[in-house]
Amino acid sequence: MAKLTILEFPDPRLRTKAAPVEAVDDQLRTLIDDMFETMYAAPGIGLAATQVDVHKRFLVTDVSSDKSDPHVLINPVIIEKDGIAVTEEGCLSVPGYYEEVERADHIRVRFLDRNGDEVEMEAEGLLAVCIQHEMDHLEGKLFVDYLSEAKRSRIRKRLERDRRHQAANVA
Ligand code: GNR
Ligand code: NI
Repeated sequence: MAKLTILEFPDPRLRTKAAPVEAVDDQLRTLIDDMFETMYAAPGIGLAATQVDVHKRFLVTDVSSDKSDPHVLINPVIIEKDGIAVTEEGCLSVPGYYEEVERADHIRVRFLDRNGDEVEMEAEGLLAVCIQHEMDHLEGKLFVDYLSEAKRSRIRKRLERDRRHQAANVA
């Protein structure tokens, strides 16, 4: 197992639209395991392949507090959505910032599981929100895109400044 590096906003690679997974094979399963390890270590409740610079359509989630609800969704498609959830969202690619985002509260999603079998799942609440957040990553979209240009640019400038300071090794 290996922990992967998470890309951070405004890295342009986060804007890549992911391509469909062609084969659910051992190489993909290794990457999935590494993504779970990376997500749990962060810690986070979801991680999209885009965030680790893999531009294929799959994501992992676990919204439980004890690692008891892992899901991997390969080539996910939302086939129904309903209701409205407003959630204070964060993102491992936008560290330290939390803002309210409006999404569907219930979804029905179709995907391949880690054996390559087609599955349908209903999700609501935080899991539904998380899956929509991760599917946005696969389209090159970030939660900050739902905010005003002013807020997004403030967040970008602060993250860039923090990173310059880290690079220069000044706290
Ligand atoms: O860890 C995460 N928490 C979170 C909280 C509210 C809504 C979405 C998320 S996803 C985020 C991890 C992440 O960045 N996934 O892409
Ligand atoms: Ni995210």
